[in-house]
Amino acid sequence: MDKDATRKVFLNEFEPLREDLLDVIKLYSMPEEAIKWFSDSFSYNVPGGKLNRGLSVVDTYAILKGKKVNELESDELKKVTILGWCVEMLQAFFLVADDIMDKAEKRRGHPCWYKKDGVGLIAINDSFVLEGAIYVVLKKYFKKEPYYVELLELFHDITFKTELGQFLDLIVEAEHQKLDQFSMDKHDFVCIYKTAYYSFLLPVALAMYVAGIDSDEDMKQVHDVLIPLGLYFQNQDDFLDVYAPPEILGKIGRDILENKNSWLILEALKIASPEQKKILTESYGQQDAECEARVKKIYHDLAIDKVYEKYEEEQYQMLSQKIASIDESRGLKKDVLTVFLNKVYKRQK
Ligand code: DMA
Ligand code: MG
Ligand code: MG
Ligand code: MG
Repeated sequence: MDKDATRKVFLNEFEPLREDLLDVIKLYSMPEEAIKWFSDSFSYNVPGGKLNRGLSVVDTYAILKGKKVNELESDELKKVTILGWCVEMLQAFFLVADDIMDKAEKRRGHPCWYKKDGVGLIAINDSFVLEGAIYVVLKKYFKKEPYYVELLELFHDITFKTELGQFLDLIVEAEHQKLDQFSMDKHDFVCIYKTAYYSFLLPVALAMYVAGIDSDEDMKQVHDVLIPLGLYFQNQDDFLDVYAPPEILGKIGRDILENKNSWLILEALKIASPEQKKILTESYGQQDAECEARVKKIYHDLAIDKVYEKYEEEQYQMLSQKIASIDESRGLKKDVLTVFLNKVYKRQK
């Protein structure tokens, strides 16, 4: 099965899953308008992204089994597809809330959910409902599996880590913080916690539980590649926030306006002259387009895009080496990790 076919199989499972959830809500005798609201929120926020995280549960499982996706039994394909949608639901929960907290306008090329007419801050609760729905689905499809508790613990543990990452991200950007309080250590914590765990470790760990290749040693091996890979991915997100065209990225970068502890500002501060530092300090995080333009001009003068290119090459080399030394004797496959690395390397959106 090629990539498009896998995506099609994956997408085909979305409607039945939405119906499952609607059935549960109907059982509670929610009124019509509430059922419709849930259905609209679910359809607006869960599909429609790149689906990389969800699809990677399926792809990882197939690699672990040494099969092509179309060679998988229908019940195993269904299981990993549903887990993939659970990852997409978790992502939807985080993004709906993140866009409110970051005052974003657009997500995936469309207005953010909270920006839709009549939604506003109701979106906060909608995000909670998206999260709760994950556990309804897990219970329906996995309650009888020997690894059910592992799945629950994994989702809970990774959700908590992501929330801690978002938490520090928000505290660091808060107005009373000055640029001199930004640090690469805080930045790395934020990136690893808010992004790497749920985007990289979660899909792979889920596939490993279903495949039964889940020894502590193998979990550690994937952790030790996927966490640095996730850090590199988030640094790339910071880079694309400023350097990618919004029509390709599907969102409009706001990191400078929002005083984000971004990889770019940290690298700029390392090499800026005292005059440039003064301008950066005065202009960063000012919620003002001219200030934002001044910061971008300094990034340009410092050729931060070249610093990023060098960083990207180093990450690629470092991660390729780590992957080369993976021990496959217990059933883990290097390919699981290589596929991830190649998806991230030099991505445009
Ligand atoms: C988002 O970080 C992290 C989570 C957990 C949603 P971000 O605000 O940099 O993401 P984006 O640039 O997509 O808004
Ligand atoms: Mg955001
Ligand atoms: Mg954010
Ligand atoms: Mg970002």
